[in-house]
Amino acid sequence: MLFYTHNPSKFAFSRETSDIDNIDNLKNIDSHFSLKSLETPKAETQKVFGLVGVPFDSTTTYRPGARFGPAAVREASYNFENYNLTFDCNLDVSLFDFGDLEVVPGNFKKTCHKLEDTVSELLNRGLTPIIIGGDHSISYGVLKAIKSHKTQNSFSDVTVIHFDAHMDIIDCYAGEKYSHATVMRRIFELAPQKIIQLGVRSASREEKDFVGKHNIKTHEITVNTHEEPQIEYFTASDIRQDMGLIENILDEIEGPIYLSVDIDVLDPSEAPSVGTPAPAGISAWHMEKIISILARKEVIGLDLVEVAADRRGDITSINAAKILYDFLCLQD
Ligand SMILES: [Mn+2]
Repeated sequence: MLFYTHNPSKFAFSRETSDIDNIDNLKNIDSHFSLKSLETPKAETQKVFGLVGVPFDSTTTYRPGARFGPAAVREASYNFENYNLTFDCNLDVSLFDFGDLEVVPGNFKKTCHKLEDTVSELLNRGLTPIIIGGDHSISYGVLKAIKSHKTQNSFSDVTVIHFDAHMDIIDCYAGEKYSHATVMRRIFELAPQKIIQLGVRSASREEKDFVGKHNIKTHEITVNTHEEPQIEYFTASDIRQDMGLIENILDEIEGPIYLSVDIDVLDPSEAPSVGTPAPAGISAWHMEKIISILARKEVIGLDLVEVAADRRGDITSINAAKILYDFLCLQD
């Protein structure tokens, strides 16, 4: 690239992908993986991130346009300084933006297979995946690849943190098993240790009952939690009323964490261009606080979905890009 130019088709802080074989960090991670397996503590190596966009929105149920999410978030990423004043740090992590997955519009299964292969390739190279959707259905493909990469036992240590206005945990939506409305049920079936839902404010009675049955802290629990994942949820109202409690709970999480961020977790005043807007959400300030805790933990992957922005300067894309920006700045 020439001096004084930038390439908005890549995330702002991406390195040239042709440099990927020339960085020491990646070699260190590779050797750690081969010598000590996945038990190597995170702190011993600095992570290297591989970013891929998934412009797929064929399971959207209300407002289409999440196929434009990867382009919109990348373009918005050029609004940020290399120095992050909020956290007093620079963004100097190794990030490689590989562009977009070649999706098959209208066909979730084919798209999901391609995504699994791509994420597996990132993982095999020692890269931590950052996937920009796309509608929320794609998160299943990312986690399926992560589960295949880890052994069954090590996947059962994973905590999935799910930011969303919606529970997305119904078994079938309009007869479909694979949808942005059922994605957490499919992820539940992959059997991570736990799913924590943050910012929810919309669910069917069936979804609420299902979640209640798997919540170890309620009296409704009826299942053997050693076999099925636990689920805990905090509404947007819970977060706004007692942020300190949420911070403590997140701070206590141990082991590997996967983050799935549906941007509609934010209030529609801060993220209007989403597939399924829901009033009375959390704010970018809450998100900033939460990310500052989670970014320093053992995050094994992240997806950011449901940005359906159709014009430049849309606040939804800027708030979405800020989540990635803050997260990456805090990887020191
Ligand atoms: Mn949602």
